[in-house]
Amino acid sequence: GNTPVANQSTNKIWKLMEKYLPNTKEAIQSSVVNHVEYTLAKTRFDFTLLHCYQAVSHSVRDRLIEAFNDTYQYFNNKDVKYVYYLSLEYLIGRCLQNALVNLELESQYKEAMLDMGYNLESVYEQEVDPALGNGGLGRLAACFLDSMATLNYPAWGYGLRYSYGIFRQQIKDGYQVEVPDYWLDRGNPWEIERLDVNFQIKFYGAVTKKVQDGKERTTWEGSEIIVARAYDNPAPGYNTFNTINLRLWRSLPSSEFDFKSFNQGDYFKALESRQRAEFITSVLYPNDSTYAGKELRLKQQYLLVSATIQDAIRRFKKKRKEWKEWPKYNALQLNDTHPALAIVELMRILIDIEGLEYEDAWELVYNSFAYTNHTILPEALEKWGVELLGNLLPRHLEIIYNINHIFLEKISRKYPNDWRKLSTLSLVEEGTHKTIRMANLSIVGSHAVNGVAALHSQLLTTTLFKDFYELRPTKFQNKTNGVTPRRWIRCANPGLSALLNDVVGSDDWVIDMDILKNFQKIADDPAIQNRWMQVKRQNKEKLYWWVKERCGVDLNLDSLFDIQVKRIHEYKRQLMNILYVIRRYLDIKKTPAEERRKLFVPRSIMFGGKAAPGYITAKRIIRLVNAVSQKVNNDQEIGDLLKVVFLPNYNVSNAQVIIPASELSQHISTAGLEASGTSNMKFVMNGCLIIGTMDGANVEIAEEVGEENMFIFGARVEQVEELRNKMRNSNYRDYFGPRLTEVCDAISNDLFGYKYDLDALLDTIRNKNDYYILAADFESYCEAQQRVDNLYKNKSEWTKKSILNTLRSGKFSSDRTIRQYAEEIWDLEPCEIPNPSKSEQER
Ligand code: B1N
Repeated sequence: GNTPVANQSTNKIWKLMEKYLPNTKEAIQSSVVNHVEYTLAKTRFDFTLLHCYQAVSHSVRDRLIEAFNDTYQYFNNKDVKYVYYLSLEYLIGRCLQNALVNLELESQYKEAMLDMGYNLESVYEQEVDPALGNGGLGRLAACFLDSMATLNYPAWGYGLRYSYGIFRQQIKDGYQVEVPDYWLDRGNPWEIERLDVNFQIKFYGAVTKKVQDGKERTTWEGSEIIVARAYDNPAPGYNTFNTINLRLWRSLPSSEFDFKSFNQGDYFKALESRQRAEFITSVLYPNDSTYAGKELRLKQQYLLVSATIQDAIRRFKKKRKEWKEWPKYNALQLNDTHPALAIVELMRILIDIEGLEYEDAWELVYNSFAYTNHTILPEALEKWGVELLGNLLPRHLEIIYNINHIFLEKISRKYPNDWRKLSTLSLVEEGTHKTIRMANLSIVGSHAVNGVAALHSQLLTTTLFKDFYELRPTKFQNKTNGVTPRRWIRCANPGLSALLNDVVGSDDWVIDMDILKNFQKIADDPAIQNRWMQVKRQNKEKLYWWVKERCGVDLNLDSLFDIQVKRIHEYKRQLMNILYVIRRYLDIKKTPAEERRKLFVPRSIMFGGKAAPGYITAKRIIRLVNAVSQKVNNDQEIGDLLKVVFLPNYNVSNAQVIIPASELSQHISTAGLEASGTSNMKFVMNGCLIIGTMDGANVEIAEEVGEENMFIFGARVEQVEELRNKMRNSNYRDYFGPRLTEVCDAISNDLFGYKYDLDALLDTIRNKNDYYILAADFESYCEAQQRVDNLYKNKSEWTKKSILNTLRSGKFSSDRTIRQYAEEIWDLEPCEIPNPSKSEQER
């Protein structure tokens, strides 16, 4: 009954479905009102702003679905190659404004709603922020979807539909408190639940071998069977009708499982096991760049991988091609090693179920997979214990051993008796606790491996993956990250967007950021500079009210807005930032009152970001920021010369307010440790000046905008190891400069209270183990901060640099990044579907 049959009645249905929804004011209004009445079942007397948001979203969803269905139908007819982007995280943020902007319907909806008595912006505010990711890695996946749709690439995003996204952060008595984020609370108008797209997922069980027709056949019988169900999330492109799919899997119990269950007859036990199945996609792991090694996480990874591979195979089989054509029609991109089991799952299905020979299967896998590495931090590298992996996925462990065996044989032929090489290249790490190195598996199973910024990619080939690089240098590539200008300028900064439209004479920059370079002469134009400052001022006002409401702090609008927002991590050195704030506070206090305003530029220094719930040092950094904030903001002598604020619950929608309001933005990680960074790119696009180290993409930002338009400081990557060695075996009093010593003494002498927590925090840089070389970089950081003050006193010079930052930021559009992936890794051609609104309005 599931197969559609073309007959007279379906022809009739097709005819009825031919028309598209019109987008006149009246049509928009009637579609919204229809949803109020028929979808929400609301009356005129029982209707809130939330209902308005829901009805508007449903009417936009209808329009998205038209484009979405047409897109895949068209791709299918054209028999195109697909890219599958596999990621455990997508930080998509709010959808309504983004959908309206990309469908080019924002002004129509604004007018239609105003006419009905609603302000569209307050409607936007009703949406919860879907936060199915931790930080940069998840947000990158979301920016990539926007660019893949906009550039008309035939693509699919695949991920998990967690019931709980990243926790909501509250600050209580200066400490972080985590609140579960049940984001589906009020329903989700954007998703399409596919009751008919379900795949079985097996866990545990046993492997058996049988000889059949003289050939050994392996089968794996899982002992726990659950179901993955598809939830589709349309992602519209800009300036195109193409709309692609983010397919998220939800785990559900399988009815088959109940029959097999030995708990038959025990009703409540049977229900418990059903709930365990639902629990798998319940919660996103809240660690950014650290591996926790939990079985539930491995189950999540395998569920994503297995459902996705089954879906891709089903789609491929419909084409009725031969298996050897698989790589011609499919590219699979691994967003870090988290979905790396996909390599093994495809091997298993090809060998055990489809009956391919091992070598033939390997050829298809190798040529379709590619792997992106996002960090060299050792604590982030995934290594699954063989007991855990072998228990949950026994056949997969066996296949990993096979892959390793064949791989190591090749290595020992090439480098006889080189035991060091063999042990570093092996997929298996030997020792008391034997583990599988997921990065090694990903490299061996992929035809391309890339880092996410030039410096990071270079470090991969010279340090972490050096031996792999020497083995096959052509496999290694760089793809510098990017961000989508649709969300990060066009949606987040309407003032700047209008200004850029006027400068360029069109909105072409939204899809071609490089054209901004042609207008650099405006940087010196006083009229433009004035308008530029006005835009920044308005954005600062918006943030001013945001801070007043949430933090109860009154910021000085004339002060320099100095912002560091990102996950809290020692390598990102928020600690160095707050120690400098204390330095500044002490300096102001030492200066005679009448000279203070002359010497110090008023500053509002803001921090934001979540700490992983188990990361005690990160939590103490938040405590310190709040302690300093308390002290400084209430010091009558300081007044508005210095304000310190911790911005709670940093997420995508808050970032859209914070970033456009920032003037100075901090990206101050220890050189070599931030793989790329992506918020640095968003800040630059929004005309912020960066104070930063030569790390990650900062290096390329400096190349593009010019070092003279940034505040660069600190040790370069080549110097870090030597500095660490110097500190090792010496007392911190020898490597702390006088300025840092005074700051730490102030904390230890209880100037801010919380002595227990704060002393423990300082011990991370004292006691010969300042791994992130904060002390070594502190002096040069203070000097860079002095340069900031000096420049800010000259409004016109500052504004000129701000303008140049925006106009020279074109390289950091994710459109450039995605084009490179498509051309240099995926071998993928764009496929633009005809736009009905630009032709005859009919299919
Ligand atoms: O990926 C971003 C980069 O811009 C950042 O520099 C990098 O830190 C970030 C395990 C990660 N690397 N590794 C992770 C996240 C979650 C997890 O469970 C690792 N995130 C990054 C985009 O390339």
